[in-house]
Amino acid sequence: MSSVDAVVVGAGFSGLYLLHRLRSAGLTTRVFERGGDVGGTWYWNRYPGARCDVESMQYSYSFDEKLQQDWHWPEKFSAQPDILAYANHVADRFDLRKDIDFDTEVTSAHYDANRSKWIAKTSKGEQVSARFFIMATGCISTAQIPEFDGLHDYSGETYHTGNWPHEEIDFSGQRLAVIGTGSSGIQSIPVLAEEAKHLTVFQRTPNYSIPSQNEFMTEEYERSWKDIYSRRRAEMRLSAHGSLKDLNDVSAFSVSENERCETYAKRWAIGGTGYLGSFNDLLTNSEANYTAAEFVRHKIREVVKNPITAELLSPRSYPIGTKRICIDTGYFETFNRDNVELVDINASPIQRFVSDGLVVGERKYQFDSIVFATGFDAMTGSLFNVDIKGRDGFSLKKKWYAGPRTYLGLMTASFPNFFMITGPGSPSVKSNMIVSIEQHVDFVTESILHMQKHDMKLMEPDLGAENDWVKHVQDVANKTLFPRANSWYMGANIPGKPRLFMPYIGGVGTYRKICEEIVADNYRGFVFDKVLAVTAAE
Ligand code: NA7
Repeated sequence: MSSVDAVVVGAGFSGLYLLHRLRSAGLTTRVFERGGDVGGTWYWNRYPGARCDVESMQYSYSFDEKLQQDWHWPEKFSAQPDILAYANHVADRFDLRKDIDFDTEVTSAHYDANRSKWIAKTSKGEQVSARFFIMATGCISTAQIPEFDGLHDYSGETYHTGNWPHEEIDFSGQRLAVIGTGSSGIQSIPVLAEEAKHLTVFQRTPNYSIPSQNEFMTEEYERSWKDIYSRRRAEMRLSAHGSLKDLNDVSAFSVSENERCETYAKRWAIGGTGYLGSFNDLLTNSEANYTAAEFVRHKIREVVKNPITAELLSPRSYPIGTKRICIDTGYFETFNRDNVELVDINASPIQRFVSDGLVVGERKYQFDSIVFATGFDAMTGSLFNVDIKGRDGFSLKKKWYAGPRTYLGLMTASFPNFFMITGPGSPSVKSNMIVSIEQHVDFVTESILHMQKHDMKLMEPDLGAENDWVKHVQDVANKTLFPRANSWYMGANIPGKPRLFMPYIGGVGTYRKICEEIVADNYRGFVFDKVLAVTAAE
């Protein structure tokens, strides 16, 4: 069995930066990645139209001044190939590949209390022991295809947006279906509609989507960031969502109806998720929220010519922003095309798949290919894919049977030296991921250095501190409208998954300050080896 200081699972943006920092701190580190190359989310989600919904100048690493000055993003919102190229550049620039095993899954990681080490087993039969075990597997990386009746009878081609083939797929001349209208569906549908002979979109819940108003990067805009990049990055770290968005810090009802509509229209014209910053009470006051939602429905009616289709596309069953808001390029316009049909599977669900298509109600639909844009087992799915067992063989799945329990989304009691990057209970998916990733990687690296400095071997949260944090995460969420939606934030998209709000919604800046205060207060809420040794002996 080989031995290293740290085993890291995943070579996406978390794993890459973690490897860089741990190695720079002098720790021997091995990263295991199930994909054939670096990039994580951006390695797998290569479906047509895949694009980031955070602006390019903000969706990148800040840890290296030269890197952020050197890199050029061609568009305001980056397309998947550009982000993947960036991940590859970072891997090469910092010589990271030599410590990454590709096409290799970690299947289990068990804590061995006698040796105070984690033993990780891989899909290639290797065993590696390590003092630190770190899951850097991302929040939205376990693709899910619902268990439709007869799915295996279908003999045409199937694809999942989150596991898209690497070779070019030619849909021209095909009868194509897309099931699902979340971000992935909304981004891919306009592109697929141009390619396929006929596209049928199966929609269970309509989604709020704002045009990205994407454009080529101008030199002027790029300069406006690069000239003061470190200052901007510092502001981002203390912001609500980890990105600089212009929040209009007044209530929707502090202005007249006309002014309110003008604000929405202006934000719509600018594009992007900044629409939700139109007023400061859109996610806490349902009447305020209704006005923002109503404006989107009005826009849909304006764009979509067929009023029945427009109504079907209009979300009404949940407040705007409580499911992840989508950012599109020509989504609603696509439904004006002659080769596109929208099928409502809320009123009448998919009954079953058959060899050449699927059946909804009385009607059978025939397809050459079907694209599942049906989402992910988010936040916990990828953690549960590895059989993780802490002290006394206690499994993570068992501990979290009623929902994830973490301290700060970083660690969980009974699992010494096991860290999660952007785990449940941290801002994670409710933030600009790269900002949160950098913060967690820095926290983990500095905690390890702290342990080394004080000659300590083990670290884990105190159960009381963890319980308080779990409660705090729910209390904060319950002050908002978020729990009202059947969203993947709530685990509602996976049958049988516990329903609770998984990310921390208290704000990226607030969360960072909490973490800093905890560290300054001698890692309040964490226990180190002396206490753990006593507990183990009892
Ligand atoms: P999402 O946002 O989870 O969307 C999945 C879509 O698939 C959504 O429209 C679902 O409808 C639909 N779905 C899921 N299960 C079914 C079944 N059983 N029948 C019919 N329709 C179904 O995943 P995405 O990949 O689009 O986006 C995930 C995140 O990636 C996104 O938020 C960004 O952060 C990037 P539902 O709404 O559940 O009725």
